[in-house]
Amino acid sequence: MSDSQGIEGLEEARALLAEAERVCVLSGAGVSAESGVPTFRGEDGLWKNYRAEELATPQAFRRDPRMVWEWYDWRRGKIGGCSPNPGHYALARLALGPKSVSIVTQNVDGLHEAAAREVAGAADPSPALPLEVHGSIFRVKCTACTYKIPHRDPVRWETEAVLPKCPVCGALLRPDVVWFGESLDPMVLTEAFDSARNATLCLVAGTSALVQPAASVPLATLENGGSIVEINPTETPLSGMATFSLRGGSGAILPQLVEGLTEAGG
Ligand code: BV8
Ligand code: ZN
Repeated sequence: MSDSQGIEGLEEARALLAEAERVCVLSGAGVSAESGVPTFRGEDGLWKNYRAEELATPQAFRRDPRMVWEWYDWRRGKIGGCSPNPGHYALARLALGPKSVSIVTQNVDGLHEAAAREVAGAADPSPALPLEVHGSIFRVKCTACTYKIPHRDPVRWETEAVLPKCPVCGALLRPDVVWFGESLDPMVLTEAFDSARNATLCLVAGTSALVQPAASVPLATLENGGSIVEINPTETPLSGMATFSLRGGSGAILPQLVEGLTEAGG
């Protein structure tokens, strides 16, 4: 059955979410697309004709650290001008509501966190703070020691001759993100799969589900008897395993999906 806007399965998916005790959300670049953040595989994901996978690697950084720094600054500049969209806010309201919800994101743009802090206001935002399995573009870390700091303002490349160095050991600083070919933080990975395993419903929004191991998080819910609801304008490798795969933008669908489930007694 489709709802007023013809989203096939939305009413049934709302019923499934309403009865779900514990929810795990897995989000990808598509959730931030309506905020103007370039997706990875969309045609807007290119930079100077490099595919993201070519630049987000330790090899690219070894080969040309300045180019990789410039790319991350280009992205920080773009993302810095973006704000959360109704999809981020809907997930924050759901996680700050009566249900036990954990948000696992592949996004490094910080928009889930921004939405959580905004929706929480003076209340504790932590139930809606995401698990950033691929790190954050707004943090840098040392390539040699454990030094790590927030990094919001882009480097002024025309003036900065040298690449940013670690104030502790002098080694090169790099974005605090997980690059292709690099393992995820084992603690973060365990927490992500634990919350998926314990969930009765995994809400998968805006991901092409091609990058491992993140794309396997929803399978932990399935393997434990739970179900998947997917939101994506196009089919993904997870669509066939989802109880409902809602075709449309997360900015439009998520607010409808969580409506009435975010207040106590919802
Ligand atoms: C690792 C941080 C140990 C950096 C990122 C098994 C099989 C095959 C390959 C592998 C494997 N295991 C490991 C690999 C290698 C690799 C991998 O998965 N490669 C893929 C490409 C095949 N994985 C790794 O390297 C991982 N490390 O496994 O270490 C190891 C190492 C080597 C070999 C074995 C084991 C590390 C992966 C993390 C890489 N870092 N980001 C940075 O951001 O700069 S990944 C990055 O790309 C993002 O974080 C995200 O995860 C991914 C992009 O995916 P999506 O978010 O889904 O975005 P995408 O653009 O693809 O899709 C957007 C979707 O949204 C689309 O479906 C679209 O239809 C939809 N959409 C669009 N608009 C909307 C929408 N949806 C809703 N609403 C809308 N409005
Ligand atoms: Zn250092």
